[in-house]
Amino acid sequence: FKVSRVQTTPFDGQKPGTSGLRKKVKVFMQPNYLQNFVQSTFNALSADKVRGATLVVSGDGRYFSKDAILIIIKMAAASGVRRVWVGQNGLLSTPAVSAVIRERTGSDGSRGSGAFILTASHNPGGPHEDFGIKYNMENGGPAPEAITDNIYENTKTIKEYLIAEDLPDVDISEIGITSFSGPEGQFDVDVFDSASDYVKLMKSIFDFQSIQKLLSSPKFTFCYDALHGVAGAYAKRIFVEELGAQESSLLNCVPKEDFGGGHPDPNLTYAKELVARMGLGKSNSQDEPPEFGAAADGDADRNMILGKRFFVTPSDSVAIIAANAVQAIPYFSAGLKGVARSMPTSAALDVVAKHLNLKFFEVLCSIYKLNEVFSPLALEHNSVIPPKCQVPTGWKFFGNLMDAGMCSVCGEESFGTGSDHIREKDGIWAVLAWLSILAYKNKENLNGGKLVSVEDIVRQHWTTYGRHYYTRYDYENVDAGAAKELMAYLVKLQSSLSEVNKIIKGICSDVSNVVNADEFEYKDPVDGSISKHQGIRYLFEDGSRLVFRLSGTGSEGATIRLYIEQYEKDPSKTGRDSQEALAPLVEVALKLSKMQEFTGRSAPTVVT
Ligand code: VG1
Ligand code: CO
Repeated sequence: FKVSRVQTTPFDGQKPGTSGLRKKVKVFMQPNYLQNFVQSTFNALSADKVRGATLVVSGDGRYFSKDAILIIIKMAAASGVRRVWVGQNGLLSTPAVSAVIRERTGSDGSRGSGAFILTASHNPGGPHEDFGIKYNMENGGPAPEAITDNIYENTKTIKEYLIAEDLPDVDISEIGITSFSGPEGQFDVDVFDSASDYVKLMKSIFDFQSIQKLLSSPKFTFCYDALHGVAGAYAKRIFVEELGAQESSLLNCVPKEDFGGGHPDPNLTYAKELVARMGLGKSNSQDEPPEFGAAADGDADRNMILGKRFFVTPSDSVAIIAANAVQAIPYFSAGLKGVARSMPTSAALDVVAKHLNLKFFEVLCSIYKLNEVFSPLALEHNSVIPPKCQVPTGWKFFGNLMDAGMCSVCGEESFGTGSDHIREKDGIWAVLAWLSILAYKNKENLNGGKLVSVEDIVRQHWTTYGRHYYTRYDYENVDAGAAKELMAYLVKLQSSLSEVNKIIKGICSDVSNVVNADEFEYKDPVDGSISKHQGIRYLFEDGSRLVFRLSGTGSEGATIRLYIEQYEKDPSKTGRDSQEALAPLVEVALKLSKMQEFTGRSAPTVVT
């Protein structure tokens, strides 16, 4: 093949967000739009990550993925990449990409050095919906801000890109290696099975035999909904073929380009079919719900965990996994190195870390304590709980902690849970973690005795550690200007806490005082980089908390996220309905922020 240099001009707005560049498909399909971003990425990487390198290119299979993969292959060839690895049919879940970079060795001994992941995650797909692309590094994790900033700068000045226009299209539905010869020598496209590396990794982490016993017990019933995302490609292999679950326990497990027209976001609003099956929906089916249900998002890095007629909040889920990991999951049998959560995630994980006296937790916390930016945290939760190991929203911040051996288990309130087995959150891993905990708790019960249910495990956890009542309100696609004004208003309000408390007392006398308010900033304890403006926080004396931030994953308008949390230690009060328990704080949050005034919305689009 030959290398062509194509003249181009910059596009506005190619700034990667929380997790890559996400736009409407029609934006991505404009001539040169994708090409500009890919070339800007190559130009932002060190030469050895491009010339002679092995690049993974795949995604969640959404509309436009196949075209995009063929374009990126041609551009990689032209820039001197040695080989491109593609999951069969262009499918690899986000966690599987991370696993492939870290674990796979090609037949010629090659190792992956980075990846383009083609996904807009939980956003809908199809010709009128969203597409996305992000670059992951050699450690298997998302590119850090230093790189994404550099990519963005390049997109603003780009003048040309390189492409091997005459390179024949490779059939990515066929497993095998196709070789070409170019000006710099050989170039290979290696199409491989999307699941096998990931399945192998999961088998090395969990005790598949004990999970299989649980799944084959007539007492235990199971259901998994991939929402037509890429998780389906793994669910059948793992849950049915490896673990013996029945095929009928899989819902929507055939990946589709448009996710069946749905919103592939695993929460109580969008995973309707699963929610109904689990006895939680409004139109409950007549059948007895399964004991356990779970769902994934489009690219299978998110998870929702449900018990029979019972919802597990993601913040509780990661805490419960951390509390039980050492006993229930062989990978962690030597202990946890540390845990971390994103800032808006509830402090349930912190309480577990304190109880377990995690080895690195205190180390990490003392780093935080040294840092002025974090001193207000000592006030959080009345200093009952030590300062938290919290990072800004988005998985890229966990990777450094993991690479430094400081973190084993981490999670986000946005249905993301994972561990240091890879550098992305991992939806199927979370399900296997829960199945492992259930198998462990029911070791003695499968042949006789009452099954310990998901709900039993969660309620027991609350009794031991207290409960963090938690909810998130999303206002999607509001006017971007109005959203900015609301945020600016909240920052301004923070300058006088006495004023804030006066307003709050006028709204509701039941809530405690705000003792601190700030904008969250993060100094990475490993590389010292600083991330500013990561969310506006109002911290209350009793440990309650309100957090406001703007989403960085939307493709249109602005999305305001409001996170509301309240800690209850008294075991006799941990069983309340969460929306009811949080009602006073919700009212305070909405009125304090003048939500309706600024956005014109009387209700959120999604409540989780
Ligand atoms: C959201 C979530 C964040 C998550 C990110 C990517 O970001 O809040 O926790 O890491 O999505 O998830 P934002 O900026 O919209 O709040 V995924 O599954 O879309 O890669
Ligand atoms: Co996702």
